[in-house]
Amino acid sequence: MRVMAHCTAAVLAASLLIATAPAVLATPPDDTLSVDSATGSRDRQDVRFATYNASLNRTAPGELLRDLGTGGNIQAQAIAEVVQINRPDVVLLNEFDYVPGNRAADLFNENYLRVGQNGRKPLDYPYVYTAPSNTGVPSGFDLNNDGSVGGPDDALGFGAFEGQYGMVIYSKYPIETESVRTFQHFLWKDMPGALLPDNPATGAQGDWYSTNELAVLPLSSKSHWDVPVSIAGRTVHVLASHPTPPVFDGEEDRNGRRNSDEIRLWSDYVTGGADASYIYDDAGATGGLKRGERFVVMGDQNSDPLDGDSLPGSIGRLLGNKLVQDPMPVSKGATEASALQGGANAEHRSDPRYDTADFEDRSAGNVRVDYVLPSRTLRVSGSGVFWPQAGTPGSELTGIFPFRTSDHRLVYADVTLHGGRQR
Ligand SMILES: [Ca+2]
Ligand SMILES: [Ca+2]
Ligand SMILES: [Ca+2]
Repeated sequence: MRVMAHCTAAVLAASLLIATAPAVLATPPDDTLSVDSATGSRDRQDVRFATYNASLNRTAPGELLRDLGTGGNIQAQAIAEVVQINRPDVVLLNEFDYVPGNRAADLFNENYLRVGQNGRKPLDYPYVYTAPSNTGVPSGFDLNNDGSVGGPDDALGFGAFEGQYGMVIYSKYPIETESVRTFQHFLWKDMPGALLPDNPATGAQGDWYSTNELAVLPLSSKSHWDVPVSIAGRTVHVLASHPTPPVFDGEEDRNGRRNSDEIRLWSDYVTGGADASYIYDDAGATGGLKRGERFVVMGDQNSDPLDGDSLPGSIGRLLGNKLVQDPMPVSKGATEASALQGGANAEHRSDPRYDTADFEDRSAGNVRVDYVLPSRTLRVSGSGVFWPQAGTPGSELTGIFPFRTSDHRLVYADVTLHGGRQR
């Protein structure tokens, strides 16, 4: 079902996913660390991984820096409060404008996460990772075939300026910075069987993009990051991304096809071996994860298993990968919102309790698009979506449109790591 064909940039901007910051330094209740009193060895560690599209994107360069330069931005306060309530140990924020030198990421940490919001306990994330995004980077080509070159829709990833809708990871645990791999520049055409779109007005197949355009067009609309985090002597690969919304295009479905292949990249990457041999990172190294490595796929994937506008089977490919487990986090607030809002929600096939985003109900409706997917090699002890029922504590932070925080909800999974403390 592809309801939305052409939309304005403003609508697109409003619907892009966001991610904001979480943090944890003070030991939260869920941060169980049992220590053998005789040996001091740590034999078990509970870790909360979260993803949150925070809608902390702005309309022009410099605006986010200005908003985060003091502690007074109402939306940033509300986003920080949501993170402080849920207290993830590692959190990915989507839709957080990238500013070189980690400047926006550090300001959100200092002026919001480390400041108790509305009586909440502050968080302190000593480790932060962010990197450039393809959004807003001029391609020099007419990628949307509207007859002119330039603007958000002709950029390497949709964006009004470079770095808009970027992302950031905050971590309580050390990030193995020297081992981070990024896939910002991997070209879409270099994925075997890439779903390259077709220009329906011509007889040739798969020709929406010219050869010259395909020579510069990356697969990733933002970036794909493999960020290894060291937890009690073990490495967990945080696989972060934010595939394009599958809408805001035409019959050729260029965004739906790109969305699907952006999701596929991680499925191939975690499978590794021959399936990942085509993948190269921005430093030129090839291949995916080694069998048995621990990972958590996180981010707004812009794809519901059954509803919405993504290509059928797009998120299903990742959820069905035998190396991936889906904790299927739920909330009561999502079920309530679906019934109250009606519209497209009434036609949905997915159970609304899995929804993570509250979209316009005349088009997509509320859907599940934000995921935290641990590897089978990790033990999952819990999961959830922060979407309180109306009138219950925290519901003022989610609520109904226009949202104080974001049109997305924070999603988390708790993982237990056993043994392996290196002495
Ligand atoms: Ca154009
Ligand atoms: Ca054609
Ligand atoms: Ca809605």
